[in-house]
Amino acid sequence: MGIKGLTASTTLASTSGAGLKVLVIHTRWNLSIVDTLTAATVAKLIELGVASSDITIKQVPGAYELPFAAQALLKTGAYDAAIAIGVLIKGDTMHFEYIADASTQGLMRVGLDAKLPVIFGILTCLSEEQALLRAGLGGPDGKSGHNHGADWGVAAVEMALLNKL
Ligand code: DLZ
Repeated sequence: MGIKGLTASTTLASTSGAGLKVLVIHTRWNLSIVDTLTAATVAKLIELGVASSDITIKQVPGAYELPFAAQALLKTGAYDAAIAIGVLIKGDTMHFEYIADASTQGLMRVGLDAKLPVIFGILTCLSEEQALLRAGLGGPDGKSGHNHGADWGVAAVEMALLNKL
């Protein structure tokens, strides 16, 4: 329970995403969780008025590839925003730290260079349990937690509209 107005919100009052073209790129790593996050993202975009025909979904191998894919696809000029979705789960080596850092920095750079919003939809989790909870798949019932994908859909519409002011 958070303080109203200070917590992450999946509602965006009196805002329409109609006419916006949104690129969604997701990884194949941790695909069952990523699919659930992507589905919530797309559902929220549609709820906010983005036409399903204006949503393009592409996939890449892993989170490390997300920045390059975002750069390659955004430079076509076909999109108003991109959402990069992946799940990084810490293992026994330093892979997690390097990929998390590279993909975070890379996505920020791609967005600033392209002057387009690139939404950070990568969960960086210390366990699979953490990731499941953040996709609304946690707990004994497999339905607990909060699916962050919806938040990423809101963020994309909000930032794409801001970019058009
Ligand atoms: C190699 C790797 C590892 C260990 N873990 C993940 C992960 O948890 N989530 C993810 O999206 N990708 C992972 N990868 C793959 C890298 O992101 C990348 O695809 C490969 O290193 C090839 O560049």
